[in-house]
Amino acid sequence: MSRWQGLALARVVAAHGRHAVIETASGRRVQCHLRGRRSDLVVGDQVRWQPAGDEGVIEAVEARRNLLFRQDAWRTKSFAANLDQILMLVAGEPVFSESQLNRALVAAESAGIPALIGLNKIDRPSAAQARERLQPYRAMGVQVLEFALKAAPGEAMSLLNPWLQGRTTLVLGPSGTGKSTLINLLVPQAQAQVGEISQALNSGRHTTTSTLWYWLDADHRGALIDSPGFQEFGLHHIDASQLAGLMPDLRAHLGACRFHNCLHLHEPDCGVRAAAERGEIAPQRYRLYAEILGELAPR
Ligand SMILES: Nc1nc2c(ncn2[C@@H]2O[C@H](COP(=O)(O)OP(=O)(O)O)[C@@H](O)[C@H]2O)c(=O)[nH]1
Ligand SMILES: [Mg+2]
Ligand SMILES: [Zn+2]
Repeated sequence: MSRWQGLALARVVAAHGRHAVIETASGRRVQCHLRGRRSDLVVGDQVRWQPAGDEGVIEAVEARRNLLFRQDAWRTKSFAANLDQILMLVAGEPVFSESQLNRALVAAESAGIPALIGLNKIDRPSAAQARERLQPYRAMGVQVLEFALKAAPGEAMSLLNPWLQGRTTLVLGPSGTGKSTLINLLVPQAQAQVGEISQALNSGRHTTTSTLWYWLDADHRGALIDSPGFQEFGLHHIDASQLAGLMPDLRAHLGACRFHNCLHLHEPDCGVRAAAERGEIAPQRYRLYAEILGELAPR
């Protein structure tokens, strides 16, 4: 048992470098800094803390149930911890990057976090093409929910609520897709919740660029975590030999390769390539696989 077990537990609801806003068991929000040199706090973390003047000091971070992060050649960027699921929000406009969508799904799969896709703006004609691009994802078993947050908010809410209530959901997606619209629709007093955080951070500046925690209901059972958009989504933490196993449509054919360490690129008698040639794996899905594999250093 660690020496901090006697301290109160709290949840990180915003994190900015070595500063964080925590929410105590009684619902109070307190600005804290981290003891020591570490700076790896993320929203969703459970921490042990103690008061220090008006503020608090975080002494220890509890073990995480899971952590979603991306990693490029040089650095790791964490999104959030202790999640029940990820909602990838996309739309027909702006046109979403299938590469980014796939990377987020692979990272979620690797972290053991279930992922849903939300297709927003189905009131727009551009939704038809987006729906078609999502077909391989439906076929491989990903839940795709379709709605129009702005054009048909009532229907969107009744579709989304059963998936979101009672769970902690990280919302990801390119900017312009409707993340803010989603938060404002589903979160009571969203602006007030942001206000409390920026007050605790002593600045409104950080709240627009930070990942933030929102309660979905007065009982504090469900929560949404809003995360700023991202440009790059590196997967350097994934071993090349594991990648196909993290893409369900490729994984379905893994037993059929001649070599047990097949990377499904140029090897003879590759079951994955054969499936792609038969059309059982969509051509763009195989291309996304090869694209990521090309970035992963051989080990
Ligand atoms: N046509 C249409 N536009 C929407 C819908 N939902 C959101 N938008 C618009 O899309 C734009 C971007 O939305 P926003 O929530 O700011 O996206 P964010 O950048 O992901 O936070 C705004 O102009 C919204 O009004 C929808 O259901 N249909
Ligand atoms: Mg926004
Ligand atoms: Zn193979």
